[in-house]
Amino acid sequence: MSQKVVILGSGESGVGAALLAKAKGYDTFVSDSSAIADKYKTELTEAGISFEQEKHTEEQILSASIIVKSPGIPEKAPIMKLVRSKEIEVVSEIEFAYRHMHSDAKFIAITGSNGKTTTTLLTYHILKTLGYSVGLGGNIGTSLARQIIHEKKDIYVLELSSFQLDDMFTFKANVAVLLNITPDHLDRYEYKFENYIASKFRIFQNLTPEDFYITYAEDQTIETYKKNIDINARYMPVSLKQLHASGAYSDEKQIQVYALNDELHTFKTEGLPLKGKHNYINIMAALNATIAVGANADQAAEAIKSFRNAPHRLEFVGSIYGVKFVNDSKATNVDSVWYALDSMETPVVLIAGGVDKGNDYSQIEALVREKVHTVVALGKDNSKVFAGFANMGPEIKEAHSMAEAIRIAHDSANKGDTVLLSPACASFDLFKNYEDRGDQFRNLVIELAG
Ligand code: UMA
Ligand code: ADP
Repeated sequence: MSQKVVILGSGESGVGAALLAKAKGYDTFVSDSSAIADKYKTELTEAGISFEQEKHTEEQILSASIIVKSPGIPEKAPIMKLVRSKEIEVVSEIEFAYRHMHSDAKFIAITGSNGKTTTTLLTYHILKTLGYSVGLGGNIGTSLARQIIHEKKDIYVLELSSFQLDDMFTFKANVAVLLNITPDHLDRYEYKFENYIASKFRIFQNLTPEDFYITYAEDQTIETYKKNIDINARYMPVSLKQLHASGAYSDEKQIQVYALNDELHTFKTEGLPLKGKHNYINIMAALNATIAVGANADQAAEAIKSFRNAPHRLEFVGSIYGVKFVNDSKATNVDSVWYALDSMETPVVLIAGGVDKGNDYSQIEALVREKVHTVVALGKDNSKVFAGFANMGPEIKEAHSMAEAIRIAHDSANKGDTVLLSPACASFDLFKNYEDRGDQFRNLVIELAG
């Protein structure tokens, strides 16, 4: 009899895992505690996969040999508590896909609290432009499991969230990238920062001396934690301070990077499509990663010029009467707002707020004092923004819709200023998600700009 695989959660990763499990001949069952989206129901039905929705039937789930857990399901969900009380193997969709992957596939795995998507897309773009056979997956777009049913690529560039890393065990990257670690998602980690750090460090598990690992050398959390573990791979650090052996360095005017033969290559940053310190870190990490899988450093640097980042990340959306509007809706924590403010070259009206994750705004105080004259708090409950920015200098105003926030921000701005939407918070109080928040901002600005 074939092994039974139960998939918990029927979103993109769950359905991808189910289709792969079925294709590999497992007895496959999908269970979701909510209603399953019509498009996914159709796919499951067409593939002949049994499923249930709006419930988790214990007998069905506990009879599994392997459970594939969707990343959005927290350990504190009742069904997970029950599963953990039994000896059933639980894996993430990425781990499940990895176990069914052709053996010569290479993986560039990218994680961090911020910059994952940008660095993943950029790495993918470089390799694709250079003609490599390359796939893109993980915490972005189409699930990896779904992709590998019919397709075989030489290299996969994976954006990995801590939720995915938590249930990964045998997965081994060839190139592992850890960009930074700042407090985020702590509600999933018993509010213990060290648990979240440990989750991020799983990116380095199973590395061997033929592999590579890349970190931002000035990230103090990574540096401190790294001392306690042995990472058995070649190090390619990324730095804004100094050129380290086999790494990359940028003073923001130019980038220097070592090729694998230790030859040093230097490029001007002028004309690159990404700006700001954070993006130089992302660019260097992507350069190192592509060099690690054999790309030519000069060609890789050239390929960056044709990259266009995903929206909602410091995206310039338009000007109204000489005031620039920048959509950084993806900035859902304080660290990303630090980099956004750091990259601003004009006085700023900052639109911030939403669902607070326990934010400590003191980290951005110096930049707020230097650059921000008005904060527009945009959320259902704005008390945390008022408290967080009190005594920092800027005037604090309040809005309860995007239209109101834009009107107040524009009225408060002087010609030449920038209105920056960089909320430091999740969006679920007033918006469907960060994309909805950013889309509303962009569309309203375009409408007003006429
Ligand atoms: N559910 C249960 N039982 C429960 C709780 C939830 O069945 O007790 C169900 C829900 O009803 C839902 C499903 O489980 O249908 C949860 O699915 P999911 O949230 O894991 O969603 P997916 O569509 O599978 O998307 C996931 C990632 N989502 C999360 O990690 C929350 C997507 O990342 C990823 O692109 C996708 O897999 C691709 O494989 C998104 C994300 O927001 C972009 N990630 C977070 C982030 O970037 O901050 C980590
Ligand atoms: P992630 O996928 O990790 O959320 P994104 O590339 O989508 O990362 O960027 C999310 C937010 O963080 C954006 O506001 C972006 O400007 C900012 N950001 C991007 N790269 C970095 C970085 N290396 N360090 C800090 N913030 C960053």
